[in-house]
Amino acid sequence: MKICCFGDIHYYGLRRDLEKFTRNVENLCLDSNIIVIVGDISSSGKLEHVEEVLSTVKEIVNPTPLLVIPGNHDIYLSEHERASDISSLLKLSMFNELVERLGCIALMKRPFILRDTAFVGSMGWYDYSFAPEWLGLSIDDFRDKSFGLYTWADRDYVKLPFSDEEFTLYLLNKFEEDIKRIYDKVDKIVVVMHHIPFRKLVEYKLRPEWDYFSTFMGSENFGYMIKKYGDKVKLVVYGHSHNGVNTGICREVDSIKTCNCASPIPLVIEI
Ligand SMILES: [Mn+2]
Repeated sequence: MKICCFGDIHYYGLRRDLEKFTRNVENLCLDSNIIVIVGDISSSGKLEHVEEVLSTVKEIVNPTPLLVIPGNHDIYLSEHERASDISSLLKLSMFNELVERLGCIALMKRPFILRDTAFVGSMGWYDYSFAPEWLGLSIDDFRDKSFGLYTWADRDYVKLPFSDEEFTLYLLNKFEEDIKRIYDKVDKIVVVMHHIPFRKLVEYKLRPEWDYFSTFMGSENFGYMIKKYGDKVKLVVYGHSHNGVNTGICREVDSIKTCNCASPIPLVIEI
């Protein structure tokens, strides 16, 4: 099976970017069996940008199934949304509704089965399990989401009715339920995430201003969950990590194939 995977498009309305990106999809994805987008379709969470990208891709790849999960940027709130007390949880469900309305598959709503393989997806989140100990900071220092002059943008643009740890756990429970629903029906599972599930995939550079922000790359608890069902998990694709790291590469973690798809240039993976 050929899987065409990409993400982190961060589209902000520039047609020229969209045209360049869709040419790559046309050139690289058309003989794949399934297309997977690992989130951060938009830059600022504007659903009209998500719609523009998805409807364009859908038109190109149709009738190949197009699976979509959101990234942290896709649940960002505009100033207006923040003022009207809309939470990023509502934004998440609005995103998934839009994905379905456009004829794509919202993988966070339910898993998707193609032949003997199930695709299970979650945006994932962070619970500070990737915090680098060597910095000697407390969890509250990380919860602050700012270091020196730099701020992690989720701090300003994501509003949740609970903590990051609780949000991660909520998504993790949902993720396990989804795995259980398909586990006995298939031979293989492909996990689709935005955030990173294994610490081994996080790049630490022993520079405080870099490593501090590695904390927000994901959660090891998703990694534990994946390993729990590891006898069927043949592939994990993820996004989110693209600045200053190599994208479009695959590595094995505890004998599970993992691929970084955090680039608008598609990666074709065979399983
Ligand atoms: Mn991201």
